[in-house]
Amino acid sequence: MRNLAIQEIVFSDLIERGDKDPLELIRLKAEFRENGYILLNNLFTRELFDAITKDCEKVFSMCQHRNFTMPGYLTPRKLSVAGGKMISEESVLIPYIYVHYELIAFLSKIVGKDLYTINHKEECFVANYLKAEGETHGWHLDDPMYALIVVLESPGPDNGGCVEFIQDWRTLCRENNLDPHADVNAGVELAESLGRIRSFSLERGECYFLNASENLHRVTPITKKGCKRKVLNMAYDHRSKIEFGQTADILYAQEG
Ligand SMILES: O=C(O)CCC(=O)C(=O)O
Ligand SMILES: [Fe+2]
Repeated sequence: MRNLAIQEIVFSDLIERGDKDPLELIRLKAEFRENGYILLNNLFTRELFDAITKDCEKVFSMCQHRNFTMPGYLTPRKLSVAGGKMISEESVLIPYIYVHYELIAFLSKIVGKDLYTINHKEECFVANYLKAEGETHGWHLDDPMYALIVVLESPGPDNGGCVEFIQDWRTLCRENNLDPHADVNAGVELAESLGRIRSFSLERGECYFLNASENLHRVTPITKKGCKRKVLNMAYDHRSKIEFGQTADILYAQEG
């Protein structure tokens, strides 16, 4: 991308909403507090969204395939991925958007706390690509507290690739003597029996903002041949120091 285009992004309005509609902001804030996530249908301008899609073509073409069970969580990772290191090398736009003042200010207002970018070279922003039947991003928590997920390609509403999540996972585990990292499969079964698993699917162009550290989440397997799901995940936190586990490096560090 040319420098001029970058300057346009840095100095222009990045997002469609935010301070422009204070009532909308109040609604989003309340919804986030109550549900642990919000859908953001038109977060970026159409022009910027198209530019992101174009800019990320190379990143998605270079994603590395994974097919393993994540240690600890014991849940599947069957998808292709790119971590922050590779995205920083191959995308011009994403690092700029990630640190853009307007985006961080908007998300901080939703959370009600000042947010920071994440000082982890793989987990700051990642790309996740499900491209075949059965591919899935299994149940987990993120180390950073907040995740902004941008959907660049969607499998459509009835073809798998939905987000499922269990709100207040850590509390549910505490109340049932489960370890939030080691007893995931038992906890998911319990949550299912209690009707506590919620799910939503997203179309291309939509985003969601999730408290990804307190709400267990996954992306369900793609169920139809030819359907694909591409997302970017940008991570933020109100804590200036975070304890990182090994899972992001296990999933995202590049091989070879
Ligand atoms: O693909 C999604 O919607 C969620 C991604 C996710 O959970 C992650 O990258 O940690
Ligand atoms: Fe996640």
